[in-house]
Amino acid sequence: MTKVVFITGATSGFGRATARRFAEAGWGLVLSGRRQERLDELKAELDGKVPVHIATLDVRDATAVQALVDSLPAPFDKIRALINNAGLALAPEAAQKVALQDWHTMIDTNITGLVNVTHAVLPKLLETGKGASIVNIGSVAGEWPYPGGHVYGASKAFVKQFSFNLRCDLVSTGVRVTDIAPGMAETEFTLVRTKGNQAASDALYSTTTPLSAEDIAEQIFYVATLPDHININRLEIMPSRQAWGPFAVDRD
Ligand code: NDP
Ligand code: 8X3
Repeated sequence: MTKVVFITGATSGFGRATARRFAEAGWGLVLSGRRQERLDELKAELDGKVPVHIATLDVRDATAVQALVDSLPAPFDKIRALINNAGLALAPEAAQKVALQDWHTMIDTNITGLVNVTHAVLPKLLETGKGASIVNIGSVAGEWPYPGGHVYGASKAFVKQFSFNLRCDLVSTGVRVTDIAPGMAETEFTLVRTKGNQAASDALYSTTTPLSAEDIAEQIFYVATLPDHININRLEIMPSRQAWGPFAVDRD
């Protein structure tokens, strides 16, 4: 029987690389995101190699999330791994300069969206039981504060604690839960965070060696394909050339 992975945010970055990684291993794919043309491209690339089901989805819309899960045709209705990857940061400036809407968008996507998808897919994972996995994409920003992290970091702290609490409730079901917390990785993340500033994105990544989307996809694949009796609770990954900064100190 084909193993199926359900990936949110499959139109770019980690999500797209993860789709390719699972496809390499022969898994069936349920791929979602808001950009239809990107989903079409990915389906054209991977269809024929493995079964692929695409669906445009805004994870913030709980009704749409449930409708998509309820309408999955066989074999896509038997889900073994959920990759809760859709998410974003906005407003890299200081909290006191940020528009409230940007905070709401991060909360609605990174917290409410992730909860919407988890709630809808969980019954399918429970049916699979032993060996099923939920992989939530958190961030180093959920553990370590930094200037401009405000609601983004707080939303990823939610992802971490939600993952741990899910673990407690699911411990006897066979469904595993992992919080993967990447550091700096070159994707469209900074382009989105700066609302389309390609030069800022290039400047951030070009003078160091960030993680790649494929690096994270490999870790996602690893935790979801470990022997059934192993659960990685949290995996924090930074590029070798990134580490923590000094405390912020106000001086005269
Ligand atoms: P990208 O911007 O490249 O990808 C983000 C993905 O999320 C896109 O596929 C986008 O699809 C999707 N997405 C955003 N909002 C929604 C929404 N409302 N509904 C459905 N899908 C949505 O960034 P990354 O690949 O880097 O980001 C993936 C995850 O990794 C995010 O959760 C991010 O916070 C996290 N992360 C990123 C790090 C980095 O340095 N890159 C480090 C740590 C964590 P579409 O626009 O088509 O809907
Ligand atoms: C984002 C990672 O290093 O930009 O989740 O804070 S970092």
